[in-house]
Amino acid sequence: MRTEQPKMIYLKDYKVPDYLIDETHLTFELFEDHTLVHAQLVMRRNPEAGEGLPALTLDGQELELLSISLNDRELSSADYQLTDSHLTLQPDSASFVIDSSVRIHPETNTALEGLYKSGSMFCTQCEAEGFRKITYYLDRPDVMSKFTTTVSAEQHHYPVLLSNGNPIASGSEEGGRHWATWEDPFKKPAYLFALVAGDLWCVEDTFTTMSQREVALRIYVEPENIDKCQHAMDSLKRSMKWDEEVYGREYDLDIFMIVAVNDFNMGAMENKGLNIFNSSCVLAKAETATDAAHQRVEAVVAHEYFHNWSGNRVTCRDWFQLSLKEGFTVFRDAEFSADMHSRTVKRIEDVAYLRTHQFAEDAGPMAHPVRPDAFMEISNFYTLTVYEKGSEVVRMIHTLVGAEGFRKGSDLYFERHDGQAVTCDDFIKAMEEANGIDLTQFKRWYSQAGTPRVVVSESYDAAANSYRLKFQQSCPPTPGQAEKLPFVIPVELGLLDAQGREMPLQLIGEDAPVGRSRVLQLTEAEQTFTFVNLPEKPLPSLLRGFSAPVKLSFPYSRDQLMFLMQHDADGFNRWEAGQQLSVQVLQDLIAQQQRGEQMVLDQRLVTALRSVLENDSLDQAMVAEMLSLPGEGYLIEISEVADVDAIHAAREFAREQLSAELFDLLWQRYQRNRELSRNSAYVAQAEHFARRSLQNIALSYLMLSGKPDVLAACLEQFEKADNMTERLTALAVLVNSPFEKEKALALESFADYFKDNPLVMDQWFSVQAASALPGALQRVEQLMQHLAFTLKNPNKVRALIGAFAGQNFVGFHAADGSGYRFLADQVITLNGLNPQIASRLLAPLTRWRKYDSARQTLMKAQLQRILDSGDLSSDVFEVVSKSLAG
Ligand code: B3K
Ligand code: ZN
Repeated sequence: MRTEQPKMIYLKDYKVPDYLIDETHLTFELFEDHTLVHAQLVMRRNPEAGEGLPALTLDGQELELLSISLNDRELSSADYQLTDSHLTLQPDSASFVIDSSVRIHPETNTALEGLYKSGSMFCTQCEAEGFRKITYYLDRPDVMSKFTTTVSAEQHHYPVLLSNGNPIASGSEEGGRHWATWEDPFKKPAYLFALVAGDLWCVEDTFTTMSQREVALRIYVEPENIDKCQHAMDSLKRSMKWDEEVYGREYDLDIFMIVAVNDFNMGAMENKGLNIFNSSCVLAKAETATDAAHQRVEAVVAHEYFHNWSGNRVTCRDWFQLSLKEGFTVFRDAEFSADMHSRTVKRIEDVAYLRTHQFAEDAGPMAHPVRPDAFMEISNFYTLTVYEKGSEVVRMIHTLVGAEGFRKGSDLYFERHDGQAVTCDDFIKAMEEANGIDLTQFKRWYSQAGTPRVVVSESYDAAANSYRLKFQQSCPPTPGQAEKLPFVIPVELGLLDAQGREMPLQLIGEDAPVGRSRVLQLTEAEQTFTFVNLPEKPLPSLLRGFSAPVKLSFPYSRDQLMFLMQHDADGFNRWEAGQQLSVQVLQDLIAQQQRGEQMVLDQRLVTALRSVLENDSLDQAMVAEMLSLPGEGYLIEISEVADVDAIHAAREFAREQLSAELFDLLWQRYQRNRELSRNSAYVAQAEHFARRSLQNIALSYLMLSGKPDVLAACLEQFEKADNMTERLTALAVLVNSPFEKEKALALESFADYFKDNPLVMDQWFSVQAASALPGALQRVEQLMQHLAFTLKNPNKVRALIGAFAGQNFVGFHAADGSGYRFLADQVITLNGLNPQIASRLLAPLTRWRKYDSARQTLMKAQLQRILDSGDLSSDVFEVVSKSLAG
């Protein structure tokens, strides 16, 4: 806990470090009730930092200092100043060696930052500022050092001892202990340090790099999980190959290791040569992991692997530059997934996620630019804005310069900055120089927060055969940024004729048409583009592939949207037209519900989805995406004042109507696909994902009919499916159904069968927490008493409390404020256990401005209660105080 009010840290205050650490030699002695850390730091004055020998201030938190010496001279307490976050001493020469010994307590570390225990194994998480909880150090990413690490532990319980780099020596000690030394030849910042000790088994493989070097690949897990590693291993090999082919990046050590741990604050961590993963992002096999989980494992394995270049070889100068590595690496992993499976489906999923969650963040009290300029607690800035919007920004550069130009830029960036800690500006500069372009205005995407709006209007001149599109861009104010300057917005578009064919695109002043789909660049607040040689009035297909992270509006009629759904050559925009049609129809229903009228569904939505279902030539995953109505979270995000009850009622009403009207088509598709599932083995590939996703969405519609045949089919799928995708969907559908007896039995048998598999139990908790049926809070409170639940495990917290507050809108926003009070209670408890998780869990309360005034009052009261609850971590303090400000 902090002892003083946390301070704001500003990008503008950045200074190069006064001292550098050339070598770092660490020794860890692990014991059950404490750990000793000896650090030898070979240091020198930074020649870039000026004259003289200023005092040296090392970071250190929660360390018990046992001894410290400077150039072999043991220092006494009069020789240094010690606070609860720093140790300051005076060097007497430009080069010197510091030796320190500290005692730490991984066995009681529930924050899961620094060195801690997950079950019976020791592991680390150092990004962003966790290394200072291990030893006194210059814990900042622009201090890069060569590390050697020796780990010693009792041999029987900790047969496996790992750290970064290559193993160079090992041996036994008396008293049943042993040790191993690892050396990492690459300089790295301390946030990439890792250590693991435990009783682990591993799956091994090899990869031959493009220059024919053989790399040993190992995935370490607890023995009971050894059968769930193959998918991650295959994903790793595909990632290594893809990065060679698409970016020319080769792996650089002789060994690459992944370790799966159960207790982990995020998805995974890219420590050099020793990635540490949340087990949810490694373990996958058909019987226990869904298709979504398989795809997540593949994406996260790829993401962490890709960091070896975009993050490790070239790292961040300071934490304001976080998106330099994260935005770029998310873009890289998204392209990898698009190449492995369906590009259009991947884009639809990512955009739906961005628009629901990142747009909400951009409109809330924590809104910040992709490169923030101030923070209190850096852990709060591992956000959707830094990651997902950051990736969109990189994608726009890719769109502007093309694939080849982008590769030239990335080659220059990696070559120029290998071994350095750099900034977003350096990345942009490489892209500019490699392509001979000027991205000065484009860089506003890094400095201005908020989601730009683009309003488009049209006019057709039949006499002149010309068509004008007017674009007006604006960006709402965000905390600390009242006024915004225009962005560079790439808008990819096509123009369709009455038959749905793409027309040749010729702008006024051009000699000839340039293709049938092209990218316009908006740079002004208002801009007009005139297309010529168009013998009929076209229908525009705008922002194809979601070419910029903006809210674009064009006054489409519902008939025009139906036309685009059928004819647009851009698959993403076919889906988008369906979403816009659904939104219009749902907004009608919401208004009817609010006026207390009988709801009436616009039949055009039924017609549109019927033709999608009737079209056997469409990719089944696309059919499933088209059938998925916009989620409640998205409908809340686009509301002025969100009425969660009306939104839920309207969406459920639409689903019931669609279920009734499309029953036969859904039932045929369901039965056909279930039959295929029954007769074939599980495969984690796009075509199979597609088949199961259509089957499962069909089932969720069909169950709304309440027909006995459907219930029987659902129970058959639940009991007989050979994979978790089908079984879990059947369970979720039952949980949301009125069939109380079947529901209770299914929940019980599922929990009984999977009680020893924590990741499956997470799914079991989530399905119940997310169910909007009455009594949600009571169910969640009861489930917190379940043997498999613990507040100490982040996955459990996310699965139960996070799913309730983040997905169960009617439950969480109960008018009596009980959901808010419950969440505040959990945040207050977690603040003392795990500040990072507490702070993340808070997000739904921070969105209070979206709701009616009664709910606003209740939500703010709970934020205030958290603020008043006493000893707040900087993580929780920053989010709560910013949410209540202004
Ligand atoms: N770089 C880590 C995130 C660390 C978060 C620390 N609070 C995982 C990733 O983005 O790959
Ligand atoms: Zn990352």
